[in-house]
Amino acid sequence: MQSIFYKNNRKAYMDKLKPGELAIFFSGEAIRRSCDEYYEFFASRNFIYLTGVEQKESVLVMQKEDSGHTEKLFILEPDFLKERWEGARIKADEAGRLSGINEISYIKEFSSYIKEILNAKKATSIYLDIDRLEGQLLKSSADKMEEMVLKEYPAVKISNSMPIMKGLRIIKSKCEIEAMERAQKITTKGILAMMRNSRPGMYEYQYKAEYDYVLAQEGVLKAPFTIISAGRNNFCIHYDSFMGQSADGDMILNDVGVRWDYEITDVSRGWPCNGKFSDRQKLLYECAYRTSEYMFQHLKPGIPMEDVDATIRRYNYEQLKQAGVCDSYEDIGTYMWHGGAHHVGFDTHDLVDSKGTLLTPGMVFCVDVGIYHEEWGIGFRLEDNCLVTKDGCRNLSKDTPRTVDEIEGVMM
Ligand SMILES: [Mn+2]
Repeated sequence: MQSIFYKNNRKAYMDKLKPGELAIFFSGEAIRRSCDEYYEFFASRNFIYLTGVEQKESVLVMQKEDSGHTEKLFILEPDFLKERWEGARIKADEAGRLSGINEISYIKEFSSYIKEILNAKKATSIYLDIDRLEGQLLKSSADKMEEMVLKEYPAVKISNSMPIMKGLRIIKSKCEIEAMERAQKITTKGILAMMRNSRPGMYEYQYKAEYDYVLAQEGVLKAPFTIISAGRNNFCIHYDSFMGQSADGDMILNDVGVRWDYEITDVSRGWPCNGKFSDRQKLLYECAYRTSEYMFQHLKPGIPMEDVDATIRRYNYEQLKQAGVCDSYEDIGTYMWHGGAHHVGFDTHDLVDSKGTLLTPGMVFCVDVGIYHEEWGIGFRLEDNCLVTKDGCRNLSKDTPRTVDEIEGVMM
């Protein structure tokens, strides 16, 4: 993304604040795994959305003024010896170029900078990026900042940035859609490689190797997540072992993505490992396909997001009923195990809480129809990424084979 994207995001965020209010966003810290090893650093997506700088221990501080706002980015200072081991840190000029922020300082100055503002009573309200999961043990940088302010500056009001950030991130800019389209092309290539090389006896890790090879050739070194399973392993929704082996007649399930310029795709396909759908596989697959097709014809601005999931469930039930699989809507949970729609963007499950939102042009979410028939040993999902347009919607992943004929065609 160009720096103008991040600049516009900061402006849109600050437009929601009142003069004098301060906003602080932390990139986060690397988490220690064991001994002197650390988990790979993954910056806060809100921080990235506002800066484009993927660097640990960095902080964005913005303050609203009567007109406009100030912005200052604190980054890790250069450290010759550490960089020799860990790789280059983003330097001040590069951070400025990436983010479009003019004022860049080093992180060691951050604490005194904030205290100076608070001591001088120049800010009576602070917005922090607080995103706590219930039962979470690790404290984030925002949690620690909140504790400090509550203790040392009890008169200062603390608010959470998350509602504002969700409101911004839910609508994708043109450059975000372009990045997603690029990511979709690579996703399709990766899934095609798995389909074309599929054969009975193939291990899940071999499917994964096909997928990862295509991504690496395209400069995508790590998929955001990868689920590939065969046969009965398809009955674990977030399966991640890759050690299973396909047997003749098994379905392969994939639920994979690509991250390009921070934008994620989330696409699932199911196919018979031997390249030919059995009657039962075809029967169930076509229920999911008709449901998905119905959704892409029907989705348009103004529809409540909650209805998307409910409609997928209801319509898919009707298909399964006609197929003689399920007699009563009460029993649909036997075959449909998960929700059918979630937003995608900088995160795979971009905005978990989308209650009360109406479909609006620029939104991107999954249309995910999963059918799990344990008795028949058939489980798969058909998941596509839907972009809401001015008068309808567009299936961003339509080029990944979807119909029985298309899938059998590429596997011949
Ligand atoms: Mn998915």
